[in-house]
Amino acid sequence: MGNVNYSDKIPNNVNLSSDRKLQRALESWQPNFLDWWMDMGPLGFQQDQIYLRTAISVETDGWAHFDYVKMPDYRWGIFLTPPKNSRTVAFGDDYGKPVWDKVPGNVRKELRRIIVTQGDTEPASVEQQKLLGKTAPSLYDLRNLFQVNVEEGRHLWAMVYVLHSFFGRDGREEAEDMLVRRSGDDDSPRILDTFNKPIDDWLAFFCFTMFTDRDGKYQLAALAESSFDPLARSTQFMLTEEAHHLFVGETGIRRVLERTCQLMQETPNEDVRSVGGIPIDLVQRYVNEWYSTSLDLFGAEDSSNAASYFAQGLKGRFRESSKRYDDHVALKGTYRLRKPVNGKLEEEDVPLRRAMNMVLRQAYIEDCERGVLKWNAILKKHSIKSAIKLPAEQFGRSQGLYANMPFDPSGQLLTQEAYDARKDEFLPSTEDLEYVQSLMQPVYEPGKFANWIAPPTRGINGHPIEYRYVKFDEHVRH
Ligand code: BYC
Ligand code: FE
Ligand code: FE
Repeated sequence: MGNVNYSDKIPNNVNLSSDRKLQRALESWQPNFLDWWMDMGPLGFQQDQIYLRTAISVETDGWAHFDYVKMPDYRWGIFLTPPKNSRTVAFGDDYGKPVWDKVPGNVRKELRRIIVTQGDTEPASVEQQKLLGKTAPSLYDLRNLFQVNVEEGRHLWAMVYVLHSFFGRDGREEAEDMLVRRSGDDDSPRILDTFNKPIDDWLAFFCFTMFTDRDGKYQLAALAESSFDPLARSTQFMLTEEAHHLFVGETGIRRVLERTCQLMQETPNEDVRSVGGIPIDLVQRYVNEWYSTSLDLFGAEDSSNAASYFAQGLKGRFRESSKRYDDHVALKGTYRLRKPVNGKLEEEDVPLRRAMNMVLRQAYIEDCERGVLKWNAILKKHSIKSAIKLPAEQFGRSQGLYANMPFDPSGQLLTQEAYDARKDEFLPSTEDLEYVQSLMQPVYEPGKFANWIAPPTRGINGHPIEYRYVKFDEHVRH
């Protein structure tokens, strides 16, 4: 049951060959996906051998197989976590009833929208990261980038399978559109704002995988609770791949800080810029930017959409079916929000269901804080007084209650003039971006690392750090 069938054109554990119509639909989408990958995937590395992991089973442990593959030969496919016997609706109005194997007509539109929104982010992130291989700080990091990229490609497959399988013609049209929209395009952008922002350097990449992929973890976990069982099982398996993306981000920033500390100690006046390091305050500004845009991805604080998704059993809370919550109907409680009224924040209680975006976001914030604590432990170890801090929820927002208001990172509302005057203290300035860009010189020699980042503590899959994680095709110059 747990093994993936690799003899089919599309690797899968859903017995695809027994459903000829679905198989044909997916096989006709596949070449378009590959065209998209060659066009919008990592630029310049499609002929090289990358040491990648591929899913060979869907059991929680032992699903990963490591080997050298060229990215276009990666076995993208359809892998669902095996069904649980007699699973029941875990929350909302239909709590306790059997889960659904098909899409109920009354929630079809909402479900399709959630699946399309989720699916759209996956190719978007690959597009955003397209050029990063050109400036990788090591072969180890280059390989991690490509691992993340191929898995985001597979996450798109996961959502396209659900659309093709359960939504008929309009599902197939939505699947086509996933390959048409482009990150940052004026006419046909990706759906959510964060996925239209450029990721031009590795500091931004590490912040993105730390904060934005982590939104992915929480959104996927919320969908893994869904009463629509094929969606729940698809997203559950996506979560097993997601852990590595978060690891890349969290340890990436940790290694940057580690290196910065070393350079500070070696340099008079702790002037790390003069020796090509990334100053802590600059890291803080990147954190401010990527954390706040990732908070936007949880949607509005007070959301009638979120209330109906919960009521209808479409999208639950983090670990809804564990012991975390006693009340899975959530018709009783309230949630306290701080709404801006005439320049002040006034507390207001909203019905709990309307605040489900916040409940999910709260779990996310705690997870981010745990990661930041680990970063700060590095600074402390080097006796450095400053620390990285997550900005207040009001800062830098484009969605929700605080959208486009001039809050500073501590949560103080400034005048627009004061904010504009101090913006370069809060967010990466043009000069910051140019400086970081100037550090982005590729290092492709096994075991060597760019000056601005420390090596990791260990390599991939038990291999040493100096392992040749990418073998370049001799005909291609990098
Ligand atoms: N940008 O009632 P609200 C990942 C819109 S990341 C633009 O709160 P809702 C990954 C909203 O559409 C996880 N527009 O909305 C990470 C609505 O529009 P309408 C992705 C936004 O629906 C890294 C209006 O504002 N997964 O997997 O409750 C690499 C009112 O808002 C935004 C999902 O997002 C925004 N940020 O909440 C690769 C899960 N936020 O109806 C992958 C599926 C809100 O007024 N999506 N709006 O026109 C959802 O569950 C929900 O759509 C959202 C938004 C939580 C995103
Ligand atoms: Fe993903
Ligand atoms: Fe991811």
